[in-house]
Amino acid sequence: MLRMFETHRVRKQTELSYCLWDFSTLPRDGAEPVKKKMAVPGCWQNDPETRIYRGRACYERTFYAGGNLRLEFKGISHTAQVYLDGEEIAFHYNAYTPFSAVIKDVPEKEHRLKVIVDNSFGPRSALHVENDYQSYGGITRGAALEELGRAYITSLHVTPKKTEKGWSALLEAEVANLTEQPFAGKLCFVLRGADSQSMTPEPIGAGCGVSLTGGGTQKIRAEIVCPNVKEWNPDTPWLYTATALLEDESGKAEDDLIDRFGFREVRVEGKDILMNGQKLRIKGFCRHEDHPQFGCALPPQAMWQDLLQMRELGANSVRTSHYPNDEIFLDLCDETGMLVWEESHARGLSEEAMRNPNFERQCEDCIREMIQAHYNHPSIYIWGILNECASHTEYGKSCYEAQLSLIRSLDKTRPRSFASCQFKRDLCFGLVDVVSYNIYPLWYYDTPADEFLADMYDWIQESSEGAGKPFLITEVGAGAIYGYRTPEKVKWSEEYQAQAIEKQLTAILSHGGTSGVYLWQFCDCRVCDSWFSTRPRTMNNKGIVDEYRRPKLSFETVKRIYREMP
Ligand code: ADA
Repeated sequence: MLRMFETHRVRKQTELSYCLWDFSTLPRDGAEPVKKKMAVPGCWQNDPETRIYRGRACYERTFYAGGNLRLEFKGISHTAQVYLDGEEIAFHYNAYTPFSAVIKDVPEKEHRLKVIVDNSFGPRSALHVENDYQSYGGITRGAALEELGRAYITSLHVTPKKTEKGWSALLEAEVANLTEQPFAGKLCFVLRGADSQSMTPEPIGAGCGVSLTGGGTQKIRAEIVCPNVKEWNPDTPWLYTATALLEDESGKAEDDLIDRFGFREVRVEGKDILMNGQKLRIKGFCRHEDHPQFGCALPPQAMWQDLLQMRELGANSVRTSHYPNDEIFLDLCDETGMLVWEESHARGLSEEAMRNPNFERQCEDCIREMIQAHYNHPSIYIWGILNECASHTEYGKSCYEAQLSLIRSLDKTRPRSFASCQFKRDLCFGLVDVVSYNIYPLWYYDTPADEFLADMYDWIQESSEGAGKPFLITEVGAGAIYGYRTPEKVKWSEEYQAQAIEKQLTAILSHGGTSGVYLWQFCDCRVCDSWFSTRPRTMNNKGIVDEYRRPKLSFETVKRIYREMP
């Protein structure tokens, strides 16, 4: 399962995941390789024989097909080399974004698919580094084989537009010709309501002629006026499907691509973030894709359980800290109205780390792939980048500027931000639409929460280019070891965490200048072994629930405050 709905009815898609592939570690130190079956999707850390293995491994399986083929991988952690019958057909870096490969004129027979996966650290990897979260190893998200015809639809983006006459949908698709001969036909767009009643009795965009030269591509745009639609918002998350249907000259269906979207508009107005004209009040959680039984490869049911618990806590938003999330999770957020701050992959990189020669390209690739794949999700209301990186230096600022400009060039419909920890030395608040800070009063420093927040806020308004912009607290919290209770309420006890969060959240939600808060973090998560000295159990223990989603004392505290405070 790659998504929570069918993305094709014409194109033949065969799932290559939710099964066992042949697996072998490829140890560099001459150790005996571990050869066995391994689950896809999955992390090899969840197998007792490879629990602590970091390095290269080989996944293999066969499939029977022929013609023009497209292989899609939703996530491989963290570097992949893909081979078909021994020939390299794709290379991809980053665990958290999808990639695909198109192979033409493949003979119809059984083929061998091999994926070399590498989760080792080193200078070639600027973003997957020893960090306060784990870089797992494996084919960690879904994979599929698709059989294409002569031409296919490579992408479909839907931009809802509100006018004084009501809503319309701006559609943009790209089609590609896989043959050397010209391809002529037409592209139709059909929009259907959540209840599958077609809003447009006749396929719209029938006039969209397609005329492709050999090997050429063509962008097709259309605007569909959509009367009487139901808007997407957190309380009523109405979804619609957009189908792009490619037909050849004889009218025969050649290919299709289906995605979902919602009629909603996000704007920044003064210090407010508005959705459909309504001010957003964020009460959220930062969440790592992490689980002791699945690593980062949570199955849909586990994702659903996380959303249910966040909802039970009264949350209305989740921050995908610190990387693009699985599209299945985003689909569930679309369906349940959970607002999403999605961010590209980076956490806590110094200027030196940002000067890694691979850094800019790896960041830009991640941003492009994230927005290309996730553009249509109505739940995503903001894009974030570079969590707690060097936004206090001129060099760092040049990187933030380049990446925020890239986002604006790819998506003009959503505000942009980044979570800073540079306090009164941040140089980048003039570059963003929303100012965001990670603060830890009562944990890393014992300043009272209301005092610390007021000081930060006043500095932003009086001395930074962030004055007058919406202001989000993107991280606040405290640690607690599940089951550690003390009458003294010392740090790491559940009692201390509950009382600290009470003060932190009360200060933030009663301060008139913020648009809301994300607690760090929803659940305890695994961190890299090198973080052992400040992370008991080599876990980040600031979850409101532990890694098995068992509530800590602070669960009821958060639930009361999120539900009762405006
Ligand atoms: C930072 C960082 C988080 C986490 C947190 C913590 O704000 O963004 O990833 O490391 O600190 O637990 O200290």
